[in-house]
Amino acid sequence: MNKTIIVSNRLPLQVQVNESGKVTAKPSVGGLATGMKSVHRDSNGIWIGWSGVKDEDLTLEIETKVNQAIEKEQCIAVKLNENDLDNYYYGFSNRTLWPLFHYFLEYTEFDKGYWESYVEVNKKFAEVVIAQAEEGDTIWIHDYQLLLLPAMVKEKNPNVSIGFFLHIPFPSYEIFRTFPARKEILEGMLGADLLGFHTYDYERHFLSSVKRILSLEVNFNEISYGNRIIKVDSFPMGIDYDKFKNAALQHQKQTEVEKSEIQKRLDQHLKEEAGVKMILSIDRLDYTKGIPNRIRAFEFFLKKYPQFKEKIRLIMLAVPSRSEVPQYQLLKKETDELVGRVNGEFSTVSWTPIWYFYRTMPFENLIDLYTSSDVALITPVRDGMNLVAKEYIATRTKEDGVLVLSEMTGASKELDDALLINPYNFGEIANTIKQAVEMPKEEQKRRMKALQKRVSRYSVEKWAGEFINSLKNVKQNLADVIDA
Ligand code: ADQ
Repeated sequence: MNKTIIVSNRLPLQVQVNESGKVTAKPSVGGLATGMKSVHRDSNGIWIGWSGVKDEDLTLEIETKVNQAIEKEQCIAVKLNENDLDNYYYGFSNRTLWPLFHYFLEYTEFDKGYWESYVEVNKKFAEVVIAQAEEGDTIWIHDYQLLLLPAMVKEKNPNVSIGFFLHIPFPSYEIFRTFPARKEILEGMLGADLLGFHTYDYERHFLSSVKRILSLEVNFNEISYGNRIIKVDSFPMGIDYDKFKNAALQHQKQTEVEKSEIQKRLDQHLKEEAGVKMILSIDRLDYTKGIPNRIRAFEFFLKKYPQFKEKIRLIMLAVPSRSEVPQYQLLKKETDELVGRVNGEFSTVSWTPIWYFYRTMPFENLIDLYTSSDVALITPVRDGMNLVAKEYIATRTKEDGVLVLSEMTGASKELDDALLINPYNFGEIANTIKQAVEMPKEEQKRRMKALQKRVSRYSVEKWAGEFINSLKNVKQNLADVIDA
């Protein structure tokens, strides 16, 4: 029976080795893992990726235990050592591709060592994939860490169909052309039979680069490449809508003892500060997420509309991320300082304008925050999709709440009933915050209903299903051409 092989940098597992050498592998609960569940489990599929335990921490005994634990979850590990992680992961992936693809040219480091490691690690992945792939199998490769993998697999195994999905933006040609390895990257991606992006814009940018850099013929959304036709399409990723909706419904039924500390604090706020509006932002602490812009715009709002002092609060949750990379350390410092500045300037004895949490929060606490906030303020300067916006929508079971969303997110292309803002325009953000907190209930409901209709229909399962179906069609067309 043909199988589906999913490939991503990390396996969808939390692998832990405790001090006595006991190994556990728990499935992770992230969006990608959920979306791929039906593809992974139902089709007798396997998932290939790094386990999260580097070679230096693996004795022969531990490695055997790790492999046994992950095989139970239908997963296979690619081995990575510290040098790979420093150069391929923290280096080329996070200091070259991530900033370049998010239009941060000034942060982009072109380093020969990073590049060589990226090629080597993609080869390591290719070896494992090639060993597993059989004729007729379908392979679905994910994201920017593995851009060279499609061609490496296709070369050895022309009869498997390969899909590739990019979770981050594909930048415009004028940005992408600056990249020394631009040709190699495009050729690597073109090993796939189907290439998927979150939005039509990213798809267009990719096709434009293919045309201009490789001088290939592009016909609508198909590329002629040697004797192959490659299809390019957009597949906007969704969320596990029911999981968020049901958690929010459950949340309403909580008894006092079941409530989290955060929820108790939020309830207390409701009692003591009735009428104070809650504005929420949640993201990884990443320079693409527009965190300093958001704080500055909020500061500008408090200055421009002083009548909102003591009547509004920004709850900002930032998850620690890539703290080994210097730009992330700088961003942390800048965020700490900006929060300190705003709180220092505007706080009163009974009111703090920004509550700032720098940590990962359990799912239940995310639900506490989503359901207790009047407004979600999402201001990335670039974001492939942004799932937080969709999660906020799914938890608003009373059809209230307002989403303020940056037009630089992939999600904004689908969510035009949100209040869309330019994250660089502080005046516009300030006015939109005012519009959001003053929005009449009927308008909130009308907008939220429309947003919920969209997000509930295009769930993450649907996204995965549509990608796989499209890949099957490409495969069928390919077979027909060969037979004819
Ligand atoms: P990310 O940049 O990580 O993803 P996003 O899509 O917003 O961004 O997903 C973040 C996820 O982390 C959400 O599911 C959210 O609930 C969770 N999260 C955020 N803060 C948290 C906290 N403090 N504690 C626990 N969980 C938290 C990349 C791209 C995006 C694209 C996705 C999927 O950068 O543009 O939408 O992949 O393709």
